[in-house]
Amino acid sequence: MVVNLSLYLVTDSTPAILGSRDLCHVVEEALKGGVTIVQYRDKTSDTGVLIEIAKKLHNITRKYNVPLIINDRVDVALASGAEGVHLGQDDMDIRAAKEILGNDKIIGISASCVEDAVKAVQEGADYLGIGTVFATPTKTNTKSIIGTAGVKTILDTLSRLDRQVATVAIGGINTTNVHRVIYQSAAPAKSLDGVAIVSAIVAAENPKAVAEKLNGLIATPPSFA
Ligand code: TZP
Ligand code: MG
Repeated sequence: MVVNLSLYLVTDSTPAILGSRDLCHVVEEALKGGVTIVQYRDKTSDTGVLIEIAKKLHNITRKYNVPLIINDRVDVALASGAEGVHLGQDDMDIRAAKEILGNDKIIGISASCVEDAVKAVQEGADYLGIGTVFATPTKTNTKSIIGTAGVKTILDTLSRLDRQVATVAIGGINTTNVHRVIYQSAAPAKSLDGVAIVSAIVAAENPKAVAEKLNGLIATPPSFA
């Protein structure tokens, strides 16, 4: 499946980020603003609720022809008919996930170092979420803040592998720094395919406007490039 990862929305249902707003409404606004892929990330709801919300989100993302990815939970991806799953280093391994979901589903893997990234590519990941780029209140238990230099080192290594993989950067990315992330992370033979964003969109007063602004910035080279 060819997937456009350029503006990757990752959701958060916590009061600190979503507030009292409705997640489905926020996601639909972001889709109107042009996000190209959506990940449902919810670390607290129980399985029944996860499946219910995933199905609701899937009905929305389908209208926009945008893939829905489920964080952590292969079972929820299967039950909701989502297009894929995003797994961390401590989640189910890629081969097992593929056995359950089938080969046509998207499998994304988090990588914060060269070793994790190379292993995920060798095991057949469809894309990598590389980070944490900048410190972020959204995920405080992160092992490593790698900066744009860390992302660049990983992209540089990936560019020399036989099998190529799509990549997004994640962690603290917003309208102010998105250009820096894209252009400072680029290695000579490999650039990011996109950026993954939680709070800059989900916590925004106007998620549609922020998504539109991010899309415009991603599409336009900055003056320093
Ligand atoms: N993985 C690494 S950082 C992060 C995840 C899920 C959270 C990013 O959130 P934000 O609000 O875009 O900084
Ligand atoms: Mg995980």
